[in-house]
Amino acid sequence: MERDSRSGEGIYALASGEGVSAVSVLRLSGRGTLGLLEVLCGERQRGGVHSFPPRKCVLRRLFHPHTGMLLDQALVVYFESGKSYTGEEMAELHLHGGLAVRRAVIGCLSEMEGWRPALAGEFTRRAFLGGRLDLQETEAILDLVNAETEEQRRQAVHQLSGDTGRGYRDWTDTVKMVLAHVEASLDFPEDADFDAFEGGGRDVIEKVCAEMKYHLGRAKYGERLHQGLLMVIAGEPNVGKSTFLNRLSEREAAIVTSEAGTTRDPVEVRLDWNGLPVTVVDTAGLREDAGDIEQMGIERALGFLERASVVVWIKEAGKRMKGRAWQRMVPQGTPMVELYNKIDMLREDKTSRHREGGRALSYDVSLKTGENWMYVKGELEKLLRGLVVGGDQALLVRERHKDGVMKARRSLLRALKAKDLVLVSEELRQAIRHLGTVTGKVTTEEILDVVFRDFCIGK
Ligand SMILES: Nc1nc2c(ncn2[C@@H]2O[C@H](COP(=O)(O)OP(=O)(O)OP(=O)(O)O)[C@@H](O)[C@H]2O)c(=O)[nH]1
Ligand SMILES: [Mg+2]
Repeated sequence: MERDSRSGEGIYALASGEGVSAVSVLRLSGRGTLGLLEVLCGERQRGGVHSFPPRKCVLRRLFHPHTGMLLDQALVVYFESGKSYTGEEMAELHLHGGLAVRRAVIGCLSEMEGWRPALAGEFTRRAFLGGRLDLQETEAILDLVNAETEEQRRQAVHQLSGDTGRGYRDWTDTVKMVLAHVEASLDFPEDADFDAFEGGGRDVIEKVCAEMKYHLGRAKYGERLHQGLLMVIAGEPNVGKSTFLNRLSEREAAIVTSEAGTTRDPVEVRLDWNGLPVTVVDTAGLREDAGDIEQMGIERALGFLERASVVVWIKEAGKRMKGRAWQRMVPQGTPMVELYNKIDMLREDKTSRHREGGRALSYDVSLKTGENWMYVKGELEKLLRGLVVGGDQALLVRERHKDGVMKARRSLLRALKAKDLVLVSEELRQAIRHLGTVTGKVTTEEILDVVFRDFCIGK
């Protein structure tokens, strides 16, 4: 059976990237796809057997139906409705990858009645509306397309694998079952010779609450991996902050000079640090007597410290530092590493004495000569990895998921405290509704718009 898309129109878009490539893939979805293929390829159904067997690649010449002009020779794959990504009839045209070929075929499609270019995320939106995907899977597809590092890919694939969806479904089914028992004893109090909730339901709900608590506790790992980590480099002027950024990113990302106050604008570099998505930010040196422009840089630096996942505080080994007060600007709970830099300048008899404890891990290093650098880099990576540990297996990776589960859990906790079965059933119902917002069983246009906003065209 054909599923109605909201508009009923056919849509098309390039599914492969822009630019020249060997092959580019054009995707079509909507009722009438088969008819369109026949028109484009100049073929007619013969004796009920059409020339596009579903899910088979066939080589065809494409013509402009109005002018008869040959456009390209393409591999055509046809998908029946109900057995395609969107759930509608679909096709893929594997064209030659040149710009002019693409332009000609797309130009031709734009002249076809009932067909228009797809909006960003529209294929996936149709898949969702057609019941092919739930909202979580939809987001996972988006994440997979956008994954920049290996760890992010693993997380997205895990979300898509259905294991996570099963987690929510199990909770929902369990709560539904308890609700059914509670309702039964409300409807037929004379038959209920036991209190449905006390006799089993309570234990089950307590167990679900405990599981939710466990997953909420781990949500921060999942969210960090999903969003990427922010490593902020801070310290007084001229200590080697920009040298650190350049060494880490293996290029001259920031200007290094012997003058204090070189860096003013924050310099951001995105890194794939052995699979971890990390944005490293070099900031203006912190000092009291800064000029106006430098002061603006310092304010931006402090803004980054607020948001940091990790702070790398650089100091000069063997030198007394004045700016202790600055370090208090790092929020409690943000992990901090102190690097005592320029150990190449220390005299033989002088060591950097800095192991007085405190909240930070401290290391000696020379960012210029590279002494101790590999060790420090390894330690930093360990720290970062610790912040996303298990993030690829996390159930909750977005604020939206956390929010839904948190609210569902609150309802369940209220149900456990309720003195009256009517209240219990009301709270259980609420919990199911909140879980539904995560999977999309309960959706509003608003949620859909948020989810699909970040999609690219052709997906
Ligand atoms: N001897 C020595 N010099 C270093 C080392 N690391 C950095 N420097 C030098 O210290 C000076 C300042 O380095 P930067 O990286 O620009 O320092 P910064 O902290 O970014 O300075 P501002 O941007 O001004 O706050 C430069 O001349 C660097 O070459 C080191 O390990 N040993
Ligand atoms: Mg600098």
